[in-house]
Amino acid sequence: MENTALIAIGSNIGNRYDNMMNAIKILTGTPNIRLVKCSSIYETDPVGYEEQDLFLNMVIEVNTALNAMELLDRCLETELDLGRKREIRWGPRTIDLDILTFNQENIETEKLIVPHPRMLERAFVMIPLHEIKSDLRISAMEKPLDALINELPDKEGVRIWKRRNGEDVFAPIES
Ligand code: A4P
Ligand code: MG
Repeated sequence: MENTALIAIGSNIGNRYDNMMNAIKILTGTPNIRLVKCSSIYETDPVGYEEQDLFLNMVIEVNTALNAMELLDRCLETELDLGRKREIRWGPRTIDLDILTFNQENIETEKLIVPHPRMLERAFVMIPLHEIKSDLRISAMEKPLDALINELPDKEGVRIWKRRNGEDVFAPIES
């Protein structure tokens, strides 16, 4: 289990919470992927294509013996298992699993780009990421995570929904 990956999870169709929990179960239910950490769950305003329902988003950390391409294949299989259909880019989805980072690797192939090219602009990724990896540095970052989050215009669209300790909240996060 020598590799460490951060994965962003999102859902805005059906039972969003069950979709996310099932995705984690399927993904980490095999011997070669181990769940290390989970962020709280946030309810977030849709970004990119706005005529769709609110999302739930979170970030997890896993250890894995798989390489990055194998992990991507496992993410895509998990999405299919949960009935994901690809229709509109940035549109509604039962489940979306994006690999944010894989060790310190920079990967750019047709199928996989790591670190995820849009992660730094998206409060729905950065806020849960900061919760579990506040000291993360990747080469594209000119400032620490908290400073980047402060500058994000859509951070008010990210509200805590279920805290990491399991407590339900349904109220805006404290700034
Ligand atoms: N791919 C390349 N790099 C990666 C990577 N690092 N991780 C390829 C995962 N996949 C990667 O993915 C299309 C292809 O990207 C995959 O087959 C893989 O080979 P997709 O999941 O079908 O595409 P997508 O998610 O619709 O597109 P994209 O561009 O990844 O969308 P984003 O940027 O993830 O945005 N608003 C809120 N509030 N919350 C959300 O979660 N999500 C999106 C999707 C838009 N708005 C949102 C949310
Ligand atoms: Mg995706």
